[in-house]
This record gives sequence, C-alpha cells and structure tokens, in this order.
Amino acid sequence: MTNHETLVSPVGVTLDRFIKRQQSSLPFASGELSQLLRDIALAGKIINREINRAGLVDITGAFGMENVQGEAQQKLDVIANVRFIRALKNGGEVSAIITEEDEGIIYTDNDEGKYVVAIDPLDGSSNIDVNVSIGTIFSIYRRITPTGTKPTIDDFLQGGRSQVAAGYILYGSSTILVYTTGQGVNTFTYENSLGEYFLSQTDLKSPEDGSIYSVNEGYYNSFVSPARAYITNCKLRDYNSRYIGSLVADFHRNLLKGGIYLYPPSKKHPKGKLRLMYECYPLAFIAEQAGAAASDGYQDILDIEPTELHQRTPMIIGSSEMVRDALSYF
Ligand code: P6P
Repeated sequence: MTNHETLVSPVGVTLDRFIKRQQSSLPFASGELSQLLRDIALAGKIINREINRAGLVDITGAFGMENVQGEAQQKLDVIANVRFIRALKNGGEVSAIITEEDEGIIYTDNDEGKYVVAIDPLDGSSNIDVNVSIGTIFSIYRRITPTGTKPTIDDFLQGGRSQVAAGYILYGSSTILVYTTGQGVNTFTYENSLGEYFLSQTDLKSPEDGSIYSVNEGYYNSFVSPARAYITNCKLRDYNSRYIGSLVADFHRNLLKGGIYLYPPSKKHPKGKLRLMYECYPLAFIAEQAGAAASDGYQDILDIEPTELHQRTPMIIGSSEMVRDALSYF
C-alpha cells in the first residue's frame, strides 16, 4: 500500500466526513438524516461529559459551577433525557420523540421534520451511579403522516423493518458510537481531547458462533422452562457467563466476540423486561446488519407487530448459530 493509500484508509476518518461520504447512498439522500445523525452524536458528546463529570461533582460538589451541582443531584438518566430531547428539538429534523423516561409522545413543534426518534437515553440504570458501562440506544423512522401536520402514534408503530437508522452509544472504557442505515454497521470511537468521533470499524460482521452467554442467572428459577433448559446447556458446554446489567455493554461485547444475550419471560416480567421500540428493534436492526440474529423466542424481533409505545418483549440476541440453537429449545 503506498503512503497515499494508507493516508486515505477509511479507518480514522471523522464521523462528519464519513456521513458526508455515505450520504449519497443514504435513503432519501437529502441531508436531513445525515444532520439527524450528527445531532444524536452531539448529544452523545454532551452525555459523555456529564457522565464523566457527575462523579467529580459528586465527590467535590464545591466547584460552584452554575447549576451543575443541581444537575448532579438529578439522576443522570434524567439529564440524558433532557439533553437528547433538546439536541433533537434544536436540530430541526425530528417532529416527535418517544423516550423511556416519558409516558407520552414528545412533540418538537418541528412539524416539517421528516423523522421521528425512539430513544432510551441512558440504559443500564442500575449501573449509572457506580461507574459501570451504560449506553444510549436510538431508533429512527421516516414519518408516514404528512409533513407540516402534527405527528401521530402511527409514525412510531411502523414496525422494526421500517427503521431507516438505528444505533447506540456505549459509555465505557472509551465512548463508542455504533449505527447502521441499512448499509452495514460502522463503529466510531470518541476522542475526548479532540471532541471528535473517529471511524474505527467499517461494515462490522459478528462471529457466527461463540461461547459467551449473558443472562441474569438470579432469575433462573422464574424463567420459562425452554430458557432454563438452554441456560443449563450453556453450563454443560462450559460457556463463559458474562452479564453486566447494561444491555448495550453486553450486546456490544457479544457483537464483537460472538455470544448471546437473553432476557426471557419470567414471573416478574411475563412479557419480558426489555422495551421493543427503543431497546430491541434498534439492536435487532444492528444485529441483522452485522450477520447476527434477534428473536423473541418465536419470531424475529424485527417482525414483531408494534401495538403500543412502551411495549415489552422477550429477547434472544447474538451470534446467528447461538440464536438458532437457543430457539431449538423454544
Ligand atoms: P435485570 C437495564 O435496566 C436493562 O434494561 C438492560 O440494560 C439490562 O440488560 C437489563 O435491564 C438488566 O435487567 O433484571 O437483569 O437487572
């Protein structure tokens, strides 16, 4: 490879430049979706800073920074919710939002906005205040109601295969943005000192098989029997058990290394705990784009008919061979 070629290798390009390059292949390449992806990336930078700073303020609390002390008192997931809503409202491309933090549809008053967004602003709530990886999950639809009118619930309940883009931001040892627009999965690593996301992997493909399983073993006895049978077999096969309690972190590790994550129906969550619109649909879109799979035990997650905004579903997601094997127990 000549020096020139190494200089133009895609890895290392900034998110902005990458989006510009991809725009020609984006559906409805009008620039609005590109701008929307930038708006989400910006909100991710702000949340990343809040997460890193909250601990500091908690410890010292005396920096006297304007209202930060107040914000630090608030739970970080509430701060994340406010930041994402503000970024999407100011961006102008989104006409409505649903979020795990609010019961109803949030209207941005940008009725000309062509897109609606479903978002879990900060997933992994049990880990938020104890410095364990957490994440943002987002799903983007092109609205089906006429622009210029007030969006309706129908704009959200289009079904998983109508997503035009989906992704997540993982706030871990480094902050990573992973998204797809239906042309493969690309990952970006955030460089704090430069305030930029840099392309780290293009067209990521997940290993077809693996030996990591992620499930809350504490609920073993309350899971449905097919799940118990599969989990028992994972142990008999000496699989590695890895469960962080943050779906984004478990999903990302399994996507890269090969593995399976399960949240089956249980006594406490007979329909499963995870939310279809802003946890399962987006991760299932990414999984399928990366050659992995996602099911509720009986059908692909992306084929589940949505009926309500905060609908829950069981989910089995990860390496295609492992999901196929797990489904043989259901
Ligand atoms: P449990 C976090 O609340 C979450 O939605 C996922 O991120 C995580 O995998 C799961 O719930 C943890 O749930 O019941 O095992 O604590």
